[in-house]
Amino acid sequence: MTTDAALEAPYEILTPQSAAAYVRSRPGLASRIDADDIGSVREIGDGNLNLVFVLTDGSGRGLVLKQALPYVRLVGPSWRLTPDRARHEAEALRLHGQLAPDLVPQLYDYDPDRYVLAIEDLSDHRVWRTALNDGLRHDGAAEAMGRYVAAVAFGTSVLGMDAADRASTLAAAVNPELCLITEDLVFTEPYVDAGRNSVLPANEADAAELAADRTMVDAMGQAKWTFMTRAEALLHGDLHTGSVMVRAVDGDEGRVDSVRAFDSEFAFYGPVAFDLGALWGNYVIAAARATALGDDERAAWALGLCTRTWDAFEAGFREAWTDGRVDPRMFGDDLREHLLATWRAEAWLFGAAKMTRRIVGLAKTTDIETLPPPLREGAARGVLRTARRWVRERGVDSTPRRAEDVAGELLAATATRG
Ligand code: SR1
Ligand code: MG
Repeated sequence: MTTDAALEAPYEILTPQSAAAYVRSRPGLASRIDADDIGSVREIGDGNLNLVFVLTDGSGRGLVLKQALPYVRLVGPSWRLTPDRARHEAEALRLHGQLAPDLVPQLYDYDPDRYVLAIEDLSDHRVWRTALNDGLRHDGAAEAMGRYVAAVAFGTSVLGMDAADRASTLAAAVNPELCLITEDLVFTEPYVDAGRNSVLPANEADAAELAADRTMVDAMGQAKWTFMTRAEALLHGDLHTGSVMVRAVDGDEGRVDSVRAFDSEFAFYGPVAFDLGALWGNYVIAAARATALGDDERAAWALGLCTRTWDAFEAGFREAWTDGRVDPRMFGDDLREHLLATWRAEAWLFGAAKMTRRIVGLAKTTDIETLPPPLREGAARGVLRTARRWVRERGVDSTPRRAEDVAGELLAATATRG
């Protein structure tokens, strides 16, 4: 992997052997880790795009180095991709870190020549998706993500930021290559196959029905338009459960004492509900896994995360509104209610988009993919049917509770238990 990477990049690619020397070359990292006493370097990148190393020194201090490759790691050097995405991640981490310091990893350093971020080591945390797959709960994580989205939605928008600062932040955050991935993989390709889709043979009819569903395709057109045009706030941009780290309260895997959103390289100015929908869509996927495994109580719990995230988001947004609007002259409380109602209904739409792409398109999720095929068939079908119902019902009763009920009914009705 690293050998290929070195051949294909016009800048020096990190290796486990060169990581300590790299740290030594960055004065800003001297206080973070002892580069002369590195005990271990592990490459842990399991995402679709980057190299990630965890370094530990003799006194147990850790540091993460994340380097953007000039291509999509999941596919290989044939799919070129700007490494400048690392800058987008660095800038989002800085700004989000000011707004929600406990909810993102700390950024220690950014190297624009080699596209390397040096980040707080979160080795005492786990990726939320894998914890969910293992049947753990980490209660409190969904609420934390609601607070994170609220802080960012308010604090990077015209509501919470000086207009000139917001304009320059927005200009620097234009992220066309990463947005194009989302435009293609999330909004278009599940309906217009570009050769990257795949499903089990048993789900081929489900995928064909989805692509032929005019209501769904039209709704996804609306969602794509909103994604591409509505620059409300500096979003995370890829806020699925694999972009969240959780740490349990000592001795209690059921509760969480730290939650961090990471991997914000897809950050751009977009519609707030896109981040909310990403979370909701992935909660449905977690619930589909639980249903497939016959754990209906856990499925109900996973679906309930939609309400928990929404309620924390709404409370956080209302609080920020009261405390810190920069210009209350024209942004009155009617606007607040309008925004909340709009975002709540749009979370259904974006949630539908996000869950569908993970079933049909490139870059699937371990929640579903690690199920044995006889169980996966029903789980995949249930997620696709939920998405199609969510786009139809989003304007009726847009409470998250209703979204959960719709999903719960369909997941149960489509489950195949082998
Ligand atoms: C080609 S990149 C595929 C996916 O990986 C990232 O996590 C994003 O979700 C992107 O859509
Ligand atoms: Mg990612």
